[in-house]
Amino acid sequence: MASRVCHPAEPFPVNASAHYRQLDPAGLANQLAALPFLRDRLGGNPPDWTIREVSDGNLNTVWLVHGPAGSLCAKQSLPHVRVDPSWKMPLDRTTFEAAWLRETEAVAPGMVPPFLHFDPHLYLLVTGCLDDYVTLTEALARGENPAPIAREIGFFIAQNTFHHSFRGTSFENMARLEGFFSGNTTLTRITVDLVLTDPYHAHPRNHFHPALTTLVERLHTDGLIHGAVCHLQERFFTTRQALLHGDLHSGSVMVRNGKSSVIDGEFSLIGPIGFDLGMFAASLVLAGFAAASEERRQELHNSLALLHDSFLKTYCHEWMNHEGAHDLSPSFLMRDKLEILSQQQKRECAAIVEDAAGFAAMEIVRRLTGYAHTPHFETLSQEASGDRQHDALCFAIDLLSDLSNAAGKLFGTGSGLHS
Ligand code: SR1
Ligand code: MG
Repeated sequence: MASRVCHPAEPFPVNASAHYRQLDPAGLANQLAALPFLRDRLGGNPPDWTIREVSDGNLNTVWLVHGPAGSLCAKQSLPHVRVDPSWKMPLDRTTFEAAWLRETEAVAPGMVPPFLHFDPHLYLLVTGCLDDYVTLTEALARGENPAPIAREIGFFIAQNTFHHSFRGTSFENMARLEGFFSGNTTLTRITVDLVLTDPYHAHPRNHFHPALTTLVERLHTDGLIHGAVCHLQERFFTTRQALLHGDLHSGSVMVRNGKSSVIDGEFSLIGPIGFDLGMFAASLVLAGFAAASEERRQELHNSLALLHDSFLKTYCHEWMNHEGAHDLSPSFLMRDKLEILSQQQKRECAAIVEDAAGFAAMEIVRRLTGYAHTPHFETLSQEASGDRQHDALCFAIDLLSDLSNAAGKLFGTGSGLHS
């Protein structure tokens, strides 16, 4: 279907707020009706359309729109955090999400909702509607098998990062990506504060279950943990490895019948590949510790090995077989040097997986003791929730206390979560 949008090579303007106004359903219908390809997609006229607000994340307003012929999803930035209107915020996050979506659908087709339209003045992003999908958070709570999703997300992370890294694309393309996405400072600041900093000292945004008090004191004072945190902060800021999703938790993955679609790329940035892998791994760990039975916990924790294996298999496969333009290790230099190549792959994959384990630990710590807690424990009694969160936090602290063995404990090659 035709779309009036900029090509990914022409970044969307990021400072275009003069014409911004917050839409209500009627205002949204007017906007959609004025765009023939969206009007045709929905069919009929605005009075025939149902518009349902489904805002669920912390930041934006989201509507699902259904018409006689089809559906779509519309998302608009608010000038503040949706769940805390006193926390003011620039509007440009949907600009970065729109650009991330364009980039990602080119390398992982079918694994993100189709991009349909972006209005840079209203900060309004329109995509295909994921009818009958639910968030992975909800699917896991319902007892859905995590194995196919873990494999798919491992594949997705590998495709998306490899083809947006120096191994998978030209240095000019990487410069373009870096130039554009390094402008996403507002949401990167949220990650820097909420994930990488605040949980390691007393901060007014932090809150936690009373059962975690002693462990939180340790997070605020333990030198070994603080050393690991500083190392991971350095990895986050200085490893300009690939374009990342940046917020790949279970609420950013929609699922239906074992198939997944990744949404909410508004936190996209250039950074270490292990950040996306670790953020997603943390959701599986947290869901496992919150599980209703030992068997279910094991099923969730065993899916971490599937995530890991699928990521590495896809990443190394792309590395060996990719024929598109790239300047790092062109094939004429590596031909007949399989041993060197294999050593390079081992080193790089080990570093990615080690980063992932560290970032997973930091994400677990944040979701339990900082701001924007995980919903996975919400169905448990207060006492059971405290016990399980305590176990999960002990696990994360153990990872942070010994980063060199953390990947084995997380992904199942060392004694840790796995039976
Ligand atoms: C104020 S935003 C809080 C959190 O919500 C998002 O989903 C990110 O995880 C962010 O850290
Ligand atoms: Mg989100």
